[in-house]
Amino acid sequence: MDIQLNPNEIIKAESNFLRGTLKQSIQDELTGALSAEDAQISKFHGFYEQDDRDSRLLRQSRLLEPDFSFMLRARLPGGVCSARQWLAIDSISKRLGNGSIRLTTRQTFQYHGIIKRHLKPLIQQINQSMIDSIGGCGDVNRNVMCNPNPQQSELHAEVYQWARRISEQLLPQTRAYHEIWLDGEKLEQPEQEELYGSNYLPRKFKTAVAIPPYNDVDIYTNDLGFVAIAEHGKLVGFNVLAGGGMGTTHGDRSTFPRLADELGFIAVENVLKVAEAVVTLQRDEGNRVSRRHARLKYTIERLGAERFKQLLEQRAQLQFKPPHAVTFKHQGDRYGWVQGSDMRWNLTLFIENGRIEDNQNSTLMSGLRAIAGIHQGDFRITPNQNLIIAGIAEEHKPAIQALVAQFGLCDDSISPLRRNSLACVAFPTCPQAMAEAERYFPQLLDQIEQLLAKHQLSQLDPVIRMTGCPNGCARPFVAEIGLVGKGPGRYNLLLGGDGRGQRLNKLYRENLNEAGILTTLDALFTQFAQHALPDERLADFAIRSGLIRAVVNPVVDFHE
Ligand code: SRM
Ligand code: SF4
Repeated sequence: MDIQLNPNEIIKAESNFLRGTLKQSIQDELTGALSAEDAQISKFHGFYEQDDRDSRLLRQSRLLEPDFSFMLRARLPGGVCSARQWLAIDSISKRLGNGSIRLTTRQTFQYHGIIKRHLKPLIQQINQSMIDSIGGCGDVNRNVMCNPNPQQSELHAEVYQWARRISEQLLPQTRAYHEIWLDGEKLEQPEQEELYGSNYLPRKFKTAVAIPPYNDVDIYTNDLGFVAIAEHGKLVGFNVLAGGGMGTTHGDRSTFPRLADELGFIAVENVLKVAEAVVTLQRDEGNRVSRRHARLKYTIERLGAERFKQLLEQRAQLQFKPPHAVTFKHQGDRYGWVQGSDMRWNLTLFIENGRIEDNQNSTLMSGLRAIAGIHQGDFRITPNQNLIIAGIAEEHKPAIQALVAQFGLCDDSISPLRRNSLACVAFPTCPQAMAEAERYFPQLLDQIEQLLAKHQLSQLDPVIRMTGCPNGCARPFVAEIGLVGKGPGRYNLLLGGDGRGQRLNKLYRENLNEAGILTTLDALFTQFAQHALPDERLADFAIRSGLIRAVVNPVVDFHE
């Protein structure tokens, strides 16, 4: 039987190790866009072609080309950057982006609205600050997440170094990025990609490192996860997880979110070997025909977790030990000041949906710039799109605190609900958005807060997440309440996550408009207020009282 490879496979194979015709596409002044092939290859360099969806129809009716611009996503393992780097990130956004910085759900930042001729100077300038965008997107390993844990400073430092090493180890080897953007020398000999090969992976690949009891990285939603195991504060090894992922397609029962399987425990020194073995196994076994079924989660479902583990052990030439018992407490961030084991202070700031900009209501961007101007520690982006000003010496705390107050960066009145909320970007930049998310969620939360107050439940803090489509960029399928865009102003409402990221949720009501969402939640809160057990979480209550069934095996349970 003649099996047709996905067209993306041909584009990758013929790209001469990710060069394509990007150089020519960038110089073409007749259009704000890239050639169709280069628009695929550009992702491996960290940027996406987009157009302003707000003006799309109007421009079409006037026979104008769409308003093209680019989104660039940096590679920032563990979300850590220095204050100096923050100043550069800020300044570049104003000069070469749209003036805002977007913190992402994978602990890095994005620039939106970059016009074509600004791409090269922008990439050069972030690289001058020792930040790159290689593998920010594309069919390779993406930004490696790491729990930003400000309390256990020494353990964090050690685990964070592993996150960095994994990120480096899984970088593509091609010199294309340096050649095209940094004017690096052209290689004479043909190139090799020992890890990825010339077709790279069948699909994107995501890795995270968690430090229990915090599951802010949502470790079970990653293709590959390492759970740090510490004894007496010292790292002894990792539990290895594989096969998590969120992306689904409405109405397609062959797609589903999945939590990663626990494969076993490995000693610290085996981390890179195992990471490479998982990547190459997925390279060789992953589906290169249907991109919809090409993530590692489908490879594992096809092979079976036990067989996958055996193949992995053969490839890595080791045997997994039984996993250590771990307990995760929560997926969210812990706000405010905490002192680390190194006696330095850390301040976690709530950044609504990760959007950093100055506007008529906020001087957030200026405030962070002022802090970066005097701060001697680092900045840590959290997997919940928030920001930690980390490593503040006791004597510098008052000055930072004064700036926080001056720019109004810490608002104690923010509700527990909102503090546990996440929304993806969606309109106007995301080409996949079916409904609003970041621009709409804050107003919807205002109304949900009023409902909670009506039921005297203002202290309730369910993990609540909204996305503009079922791709799942804000990890809505592990939320206690998930709202997933179905069409303009319409959302599916899902219930059932456990607040710790260890249980998937499931469709409760379909295709709701705002009134429908509020009526549904009102009824749920009424029941919860009357019948919940002390300290019971909202979704646990929904399952116990039979409102929704828990998802055990997503292949059969998720769509039922
Ligand atoms: Fe995502 C595609 C934004 C985290 C699953 N994601 C996109 C694109 C690039 C749209 C596109 O295909 O052109 C979005 C760009 C919007 C814009 O205008 O900026 C986009 N994803 C984001 C970010 C910025 C959301 C945010 O609000 O923070 C996150 C950037 C993370 C990063 O720094 O690397 C982001 N995306 C995620 C996550 C969460 C995670 O990784 O922890 C997921 C679910 C986990 C997973 O991968 O399974 C996620 N994004 C997707 C998918 C579905 C993949 C799938 O397996 O089906 C797509 C679509 C695709 O790949 O075809 C997608
Ligand atoms: Fe775009 Fe969908 Fe991701 Fe939201 S979830 S950013 S709408 S791809």
